[in-house]
Amino acid sequence: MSTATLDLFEPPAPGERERLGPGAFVLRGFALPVVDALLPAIARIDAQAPFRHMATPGGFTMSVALTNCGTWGWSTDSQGYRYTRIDPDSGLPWPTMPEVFAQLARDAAAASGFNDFEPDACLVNRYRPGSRLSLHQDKDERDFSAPIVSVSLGMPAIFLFGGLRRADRAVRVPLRHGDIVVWGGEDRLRFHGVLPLEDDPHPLLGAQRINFTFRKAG
Ligand code: MD3
Ligand code: FE
Repeated sequence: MSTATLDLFEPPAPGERERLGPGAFVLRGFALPVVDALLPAIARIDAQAPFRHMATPGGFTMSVALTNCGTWGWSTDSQGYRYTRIDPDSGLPWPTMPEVFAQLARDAAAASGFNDFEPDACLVNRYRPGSRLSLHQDKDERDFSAPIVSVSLGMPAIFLFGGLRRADRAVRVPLRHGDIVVWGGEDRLRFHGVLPLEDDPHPLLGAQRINFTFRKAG
């Protein structure tokens, strides 16, 4: 029972901390105690800054829909990737970061050895069956010394954890409802992606996966 696929059928073991690299940790089920507070906060963000499918500079449209909260929000269009204080769709500031989000990010970072993490950006991704994220690095942030904290809700996904070069072999890590991953230090600039999602509806969220990533962008 050691392949990633079979792993998906095992229940999460809350409190368990898996090490993916020198600065990368999976905290299984770490978000479960606050899920009831996270879902209405996501609905509020979506009402103010709706999830949208953005265009990439390469001329594609992302299969993942995204929005942001916090001081800085990430977006892409035909011109490139950037962080801005203003939502380009509405001309208004991004929704503020709910306190329950910020506290969860700080707690998860501290549990992984990163103290005093103060995220100023939270990118919220919404996956449907078939949505995927191709291998990329997160390098649009100004400060790579801060970690990234990622929270997974809803349908499970297989995360690809690569190396510092695109061609490096990637490890497959199943991420399930409530899991948090923290990436910092020498793992911060690793290539990573998400395989196309299976249609495996979740009891609470239905046929979607929501992932939010907290960053220090500004
Ligand atoms: C590893 N999101 O939004 S989160 C992204 O599941 C992104 O939606 C994926 O990659 C998702 O940019 C993966 C986990 C993640 C985020 C940043 C990383 C993993 C990372 C930065 C370095 C290494
Ligand atoms: Fe990323």
